[in-house]
Amino acid sequence: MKLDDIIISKAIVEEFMKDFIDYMDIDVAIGGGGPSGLTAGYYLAKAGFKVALFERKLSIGGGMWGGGMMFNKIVVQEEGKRILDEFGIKSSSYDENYYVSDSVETVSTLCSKASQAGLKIFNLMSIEDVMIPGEKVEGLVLNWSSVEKSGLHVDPLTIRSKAVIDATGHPCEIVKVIQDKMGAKLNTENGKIIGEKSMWAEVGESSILENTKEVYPGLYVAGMAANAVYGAPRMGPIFGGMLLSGEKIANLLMEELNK
Ligand code: 48H
Repeated sequence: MKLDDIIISKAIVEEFMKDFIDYMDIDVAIGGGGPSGLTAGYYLAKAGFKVALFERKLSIGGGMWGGGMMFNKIVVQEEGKRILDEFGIKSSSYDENYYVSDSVETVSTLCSKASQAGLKIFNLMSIEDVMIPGEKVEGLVLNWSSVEKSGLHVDPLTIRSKAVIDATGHPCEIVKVIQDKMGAKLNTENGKIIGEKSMWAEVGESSILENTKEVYPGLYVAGMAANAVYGAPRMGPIFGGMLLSGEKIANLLMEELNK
């Protein structure tokens, strides 16, 4: 068969545009493709919600690829093992309460299973703003990461969603936007981003589920962003909390959206 370069190009552009247009009005928009965002997306998509994840980088997986200090292993405690099992990710028992998985297998499986469950992933897109037509976050403002990185002055495009999850990790970028631009009063002790505290795995992991919630009408936080917003410690390369936080925000949104 003779291959036609133009048909190949048309196939890519047309099929991408169909997807992008289809996902301009959705149930849940997730910002950030780390472990918490991918887990949230998996459970929401599996439950039948229309959900898309927007990731700035070329690769999906956030801070999980490199394990701890580039040793590509991750540790998950007993509570998080259930989620590794749900995804079919292999883990070996290290000690009574600790399981170890290969970080590359974990990230690639989260990504693959979430996509297959129906999560639509758009990579190379940066969330630069949110849509707040009134008192509630109602969508995301997106631009190509290459536009952001090159500093070109190009206006963004917008997608609408019933809920937004900030799963952007340590910098909690979406919450930061509404604090800085809108002077929004957040659902935190002082109404502001409290800020991540130094390493303390025990407290970081035990507080993450409590911190996984709605932080402003229509805007929810999960993963490391939740601890950063609510002033809890970082926890290093233990990832159970990220997976459980993704699951919790998905369950919470299922309840909200089914009301
Ligand atoms: C599009 C964006 C934007 C934006 C950021 O950092 P992540 O892996 O996030 P989590 O919370 O799922 O997992 C945190 C974990 O990886 C970690 O860092 C831990 C456990 N640290 C503990 C410690 O002590 O250090 O992923 C966030 C993703 C990244 O891929 C970013 O590129 C992406 O979000 N992102 N995408 N638009 N504005 N901001």
